[in-house]
Amino acid sequence: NDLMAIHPYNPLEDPYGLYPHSLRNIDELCASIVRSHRETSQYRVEELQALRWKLFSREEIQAYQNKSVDDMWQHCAIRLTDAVQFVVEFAKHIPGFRMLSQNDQIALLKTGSMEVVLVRMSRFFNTENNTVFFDGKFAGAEIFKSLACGDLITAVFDFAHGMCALKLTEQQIALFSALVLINADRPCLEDRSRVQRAQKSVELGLMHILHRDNQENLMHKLYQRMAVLRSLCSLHMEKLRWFSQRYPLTAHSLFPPLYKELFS
Ligand code: CLR
Repeated sequence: NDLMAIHPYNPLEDPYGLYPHSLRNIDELCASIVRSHRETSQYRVEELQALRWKLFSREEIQAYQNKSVDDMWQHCAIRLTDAVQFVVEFAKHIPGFRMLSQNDQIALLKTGSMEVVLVRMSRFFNTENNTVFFDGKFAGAEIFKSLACGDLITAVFDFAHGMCALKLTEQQIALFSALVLINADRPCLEDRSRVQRAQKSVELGLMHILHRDNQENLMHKLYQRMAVLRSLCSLHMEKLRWFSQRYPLTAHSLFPPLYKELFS
C-alpha cells in the first residue's frame, strides 16, 4: 500500500481510520472500563489485604450456623444484591454498554451480574485460609452452612480459588468483568449485532492489555473460567427455585426487589 510507504502508519493517531478499531479507541475504552471498575469495587485491594486478620470467632460462626434457613437466605440475598448494585453501576459507565437499548442492558445484567459478582469475589478472597470477606470479616465456607446448599458454596469457593491462582491485575479483572457482562450469546437480546460489536471491542481491549502485560496465554484460561461461571449461575438459579418453593413467603416478600427482578 503506497500510502503506508509514504506515511509510516501511526495507529495511535489513525488519521485515515484504516483500522476498524483504532488503538486510541481501544486505549480509551480500556481506561474507562478500568476507571469504572475502580470506582465501583467498594474496597481497594490494599484495603482488603490489610483486613485479612479480621476473622470471625467460633461463637460468631456458630451464630450464623444457628440461623434458620430462610433467615440466612434473606441475609445473603441482601448482601448479594448490594454487590449486584455496584455491578450495575460498573456497567452503566462502560461506553459500549450505555449505548445499548434499556431492554438489552437489562437482559445482559439478568444473566451477567451474578457472574461479575463471582469474578469480583476473587478480590475479596484469601487463598491462604480459604475465606471470603463477608459482613465485615473473613469467613470460611462453613459460615454458610444454614443455607443448605453446600454444593453451591463449595463450587463458588473453588471458583474464587481458581480465579486467584490466575493472579490477575486490577486492569485485567476490570476488562474480564466487562467481557463477562457484554456477551452477545445471552438470551433475549433485541439488537444482537450491536452487542456483538461492543463485545468485540472489549475483547480487543482485553487482548491489548494481556499483550502489553506479556500474558496472552491467559486469554484461553479466561474463556474456560467463563464456562465455569455459566454453570455456577445455573446452580444458583436452581437453588433459588428450590428455596422459593420451600419458603415462598420469604422469597416473595423479604427478598430485595432487585434480587427478585434479576433472578426470577
Ligand atoms: C463479592 C464481591 C462484592 C462484595 C461481595 C458481597 C457479598 C458476597 C460476595 C462478595 C461473594 C459471594 C457471597 C456474597 C454474600 C453471600 C455469597 C459470599 C464478596 C455466598 C456465596 C452465598 C450465596 C448464597 C445465595 C445462594 C443466596 O463486591
